[in-house]
Amino acid sequence: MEESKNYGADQIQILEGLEAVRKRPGMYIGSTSTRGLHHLVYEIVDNSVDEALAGYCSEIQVFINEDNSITVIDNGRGIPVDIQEKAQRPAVEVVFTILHAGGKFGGGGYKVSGGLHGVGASVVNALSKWLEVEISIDGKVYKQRYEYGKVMYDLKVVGKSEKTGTKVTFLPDDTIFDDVIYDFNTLKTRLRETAFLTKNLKITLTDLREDPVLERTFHYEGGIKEFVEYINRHKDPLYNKVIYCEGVKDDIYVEVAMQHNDSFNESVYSFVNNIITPEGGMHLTGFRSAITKVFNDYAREFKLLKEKEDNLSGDDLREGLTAIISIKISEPQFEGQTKQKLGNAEARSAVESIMSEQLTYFLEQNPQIAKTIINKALLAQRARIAARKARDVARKTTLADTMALPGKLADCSDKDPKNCEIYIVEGDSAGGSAKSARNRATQAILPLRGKILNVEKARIDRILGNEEIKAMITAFGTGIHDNFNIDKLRYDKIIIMTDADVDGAHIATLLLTFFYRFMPDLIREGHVYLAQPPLYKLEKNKKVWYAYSDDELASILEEVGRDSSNKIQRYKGLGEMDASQLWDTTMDPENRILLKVAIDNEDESEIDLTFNTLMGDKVEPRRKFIEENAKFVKNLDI
Ligand code: TSJ
Repeated sequence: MEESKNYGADQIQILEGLEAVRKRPGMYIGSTSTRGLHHLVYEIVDNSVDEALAGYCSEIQVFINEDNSITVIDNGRGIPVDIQEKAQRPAVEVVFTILHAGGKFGGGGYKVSGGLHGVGASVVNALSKWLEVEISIDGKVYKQRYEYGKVMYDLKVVGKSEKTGTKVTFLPDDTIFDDVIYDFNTLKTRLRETAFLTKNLKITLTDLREDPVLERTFHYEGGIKEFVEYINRHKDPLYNKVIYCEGVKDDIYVEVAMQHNDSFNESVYSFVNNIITPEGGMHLTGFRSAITKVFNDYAREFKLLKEKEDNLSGDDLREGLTAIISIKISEPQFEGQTKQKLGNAEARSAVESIMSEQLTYFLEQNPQIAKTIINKALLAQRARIAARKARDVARKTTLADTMALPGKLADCSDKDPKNCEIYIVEGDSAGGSAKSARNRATQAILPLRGKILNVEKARIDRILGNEEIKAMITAFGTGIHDNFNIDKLRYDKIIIMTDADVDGAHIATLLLTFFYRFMPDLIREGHVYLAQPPLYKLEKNKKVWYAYSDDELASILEEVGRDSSNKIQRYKGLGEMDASQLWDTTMDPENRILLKVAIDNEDESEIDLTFNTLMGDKVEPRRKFIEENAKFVKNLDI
């Protein structure tokens, strides 16, 4: 056997430990999908981030190598190589071979790794075909290699070095992961986020699979202040400064950065030890209390709110607010069903007191900004009252069940929702073709006219007043937000059918945004689809083929031969197809291709961030969003 000889009972247990990881990888890293594969990189990088938080590391380099192995290099102190007493092995070997050994030595400071998701380097090792670690420390370079988690040779000296640091390279095991192919953009987004959350830390990501090599650097002196500017970069801020609070209380390090923009959505993200907390918790509660209290106190003191007027609500004050709350705490407690909600009560008082003091001071120093924010909140308060009235009226009519279906809806005759689907069609002419093409029993058609309202850019009263949106809400039957009831859904499938071009993709995006913000369960429960009209029609010797992509056209041409008897038509829009073509290619359940829109549950907070960063009113980010939208959509052949 290739393993070292002198392994005692402890060591056998260790190997069994890592065997357990290989048997049930999902228990340790969530899944063996792309997501789990990328998780391995974060596990390793988080150890270097801890070294940065401890004050000893300023740079982390991440490489995607040509074979999809990953290299992470930092300039920290280097993982200790001295003999760890309990295991009687070098500390570095313990780190890579004993489950949950990460961060057990050293001590002091806050840790990113080994926290909520952190399972440590040994799990990465167990799930890799091979892993090599090189440590520069005390003038020497030490090295050890593992295969499938097992030590290949004792830690050895392989060279000299004047610097200190750690380098780890690993190749994930392709018998465990579905696909061992790293996505540059996925790593980029996460590493950028890590850099924002760790002021002054420089992170580079290099993709060596590309020619020329692709490299990005993330280095933010302003930390979360720059994160807020980044999220607001395609929006219009209401004032130039980013409000920033920072302090330590009860050993909890608190940082908050915030800035309002002229939109109506709240984009508040909270983090604990650099990990996003989508369900919030005590730190978020403290943030909200501070905002509500400080602004109302200020508004009363400076008579921006009259005596007889109601207090501004937290919702009003957070309209259009972009904020990052980041705390570092040595023993975070997570609660709730998914164990994602911060439970430490001392985190609430730490955030609340640090913010109250510094925000009060900021408003006194910047009265113009204070006034701008309070005026926006006053407008929000008025709109909210108006919207509530409108909704009460709408609710009453639903209750009475007299809510008329929209006039332009061509409903289906079958009344069992299980059998029914509704096509949301862009434009009247395509709507007309769809109406004549459809199966009247089970397929309803709702044509949409003109531009679809971008719900990211409109206040609630205007959204609920929009004709197209009203038509969809009444046709679906479910209601929205808190009144949403999936049992009332009138169609099993909601199918968005737009032209196969950029404008069509844009309209689809606006519709998805509306669904996501107002009836997210519709997407979560898999009721939303995108129709896929063909891009080309090929005719030859009276036979017809449809191609849904350039690749498909090429392969059809390959098959039938490229010659002058080919008649190729490129469809510019749904309107160019007659009813029977539309039926054959896009609507016939026997032949059509539908893409099911899905949200990866665990990814939801990232998707939310994506919406917020990319749905501005400028063209470029929107185009980018559409390109990246593919991620949002899963292929589903029916
Ligand atoms: F976890 C890991 F092994 F995978 C890994 C750890 C991977 C990478 C790329 C870097 C690291 C790492 C660990 N970088 N820096 C450190 N630092 C320590 O482990 C360390 C050094 C000194 C002391 C000390 O108290 O003197 C304590 C620690 C935790």
